[in-house]
Amino acid sequence: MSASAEPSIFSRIVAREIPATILAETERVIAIADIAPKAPVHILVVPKTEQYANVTELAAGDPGLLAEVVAVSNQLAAEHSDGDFRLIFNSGPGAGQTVFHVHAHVLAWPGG
Ligand code: DGP
Repeated sequence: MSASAEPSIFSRIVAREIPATILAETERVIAIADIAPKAPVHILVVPKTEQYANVTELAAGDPGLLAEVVAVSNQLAAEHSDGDFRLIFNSGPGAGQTVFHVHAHVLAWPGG
């Protein structure tokens, strides 16, 4: 868990405490439809642990888990679009990060 006492919104989704459209799940990663999509395909790929607040912490702490996030993102872009995708990690409030449990935004535009 992060420094905050409460589990993050994503940890609550992992625990099935709040609903989400789950698009993929592995032992260490969950992928859900973003609640406020910014593109025709907008998926969040989230490590189940909330130990890492942002991608820099994840890369330093568990590069294999970051690689899994990228691989799952690639797989989902192939399943939900034509395989091309934008992968975004907002890092810090000034960059628009609102949930401090690292997650990748997969954005894709089926048909271009
Ligand atoms: P960021 O701004 O990078 O921290 O992205 C957080 C994203 O999480 C934002 O695009 C909206 C999404 N989000 C927030 N709460 C929920 C929720 O309860 N369910 C789902 N599916 N997405 C959520």
